[in-house]
Amino acid sequence: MCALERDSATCSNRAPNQLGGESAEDVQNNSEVSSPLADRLGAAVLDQPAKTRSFPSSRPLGLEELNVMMGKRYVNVVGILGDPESGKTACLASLYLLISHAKLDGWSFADSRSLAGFEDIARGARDWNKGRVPEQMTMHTEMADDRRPGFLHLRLIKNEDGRRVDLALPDIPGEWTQEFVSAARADRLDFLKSAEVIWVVLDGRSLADIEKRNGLIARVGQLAARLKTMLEGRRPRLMVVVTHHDVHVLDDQVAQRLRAELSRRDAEVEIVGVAPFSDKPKSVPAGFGLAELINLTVGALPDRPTFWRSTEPPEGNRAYLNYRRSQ
Ligand SMILES: Nc1nc2c(ncn2[C@@H]2O[C@H](COP(=O)(O)OP(=O)(O)OP(=O)(O)O)[C@@H](O)[C@H]2O)c(=O)[nH]1
Ligand SMILES: [Mg+2]
Repeated sequence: MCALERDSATCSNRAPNQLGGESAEDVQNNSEVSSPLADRLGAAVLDQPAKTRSFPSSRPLGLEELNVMMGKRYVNVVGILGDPESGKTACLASLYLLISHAKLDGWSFADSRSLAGFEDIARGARDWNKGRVPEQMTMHTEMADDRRPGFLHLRLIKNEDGRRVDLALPDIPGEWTQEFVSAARADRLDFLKSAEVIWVVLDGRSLADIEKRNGLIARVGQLAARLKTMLEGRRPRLMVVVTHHDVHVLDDQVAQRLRAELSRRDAEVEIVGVAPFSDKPKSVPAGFGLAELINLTVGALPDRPTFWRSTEPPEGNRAYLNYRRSQ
């Protein structure tokens, strides 16, 4: 029946669903039938709504997401390099566990856009907290995309002055550092150009080992040279993060040699001993040195090139005010 009192066969609003009593199954089996309804059989009942993002993902941020965030607020991008197994992921997992338990000296947690990413890397250590000591606290880092880094985000509040700091911390595999040093593969490390500080994570056990020490120091020197080339002559600001402080305290002489090698390459250097996890928790607590690492990372003066230099307007050149005055 037509509400507009027209002949129901010619009504323009009539739904084309009269298929002469055929059941939906008949229609599906009959390939000859091609009515609008048959075309839609088995298709979604409702159209997909226009793209709406219900919850932002809390996985590591991609470069695009990081860029968007950097457009809104000041983000301190940290570069994190180091051989496989040197302790890069362990530093991030431990940092997250400390801050989420309010145990990062001088700092409080404000927010993170990548909680799931942090949870993923801290899971091993959480199992350990339940009483089982795993062989490894963190797993070897593998990237879903071997060409682009993913960043973990932390917003911290400095207790002293209430200052908020946004950190973008990439968790990348050690192979990326190895290929950068050995083959100058730099494309996927391009983000280092926006990094204020670069952590160079070294395994404290290798530095303590006479046979491995020389080779490692020489490669750190090569890494600094590659970074200087990449930064087009700008001095890289390196924070040498020496892990496994729980089993080997960095020897002063070795620290001097590292400093000498890096100064020779024209890099600015700070050296921090850390123990993200500890085999000797009574003498060196897990998380040792990380608060200092954050203080040094954040406290450092920005050394990025100024893209928009401020220029003072010349005297008498205040066009807008002059215009108003002349009205
Ligand atoms: N006891 C102790 N264990 C540590 C320390 N630092 C790292 N580890 C352990 O060393 C192993 C390797 O550390 P990772 O952080 O996974 O190494 P990575 O640099 O991320 O390695 P890739 O992802 O392979 O590049 C993990 O089992 C860590 O728990 C430390 O200071 N003390
Ligand atoms: Mg890792």
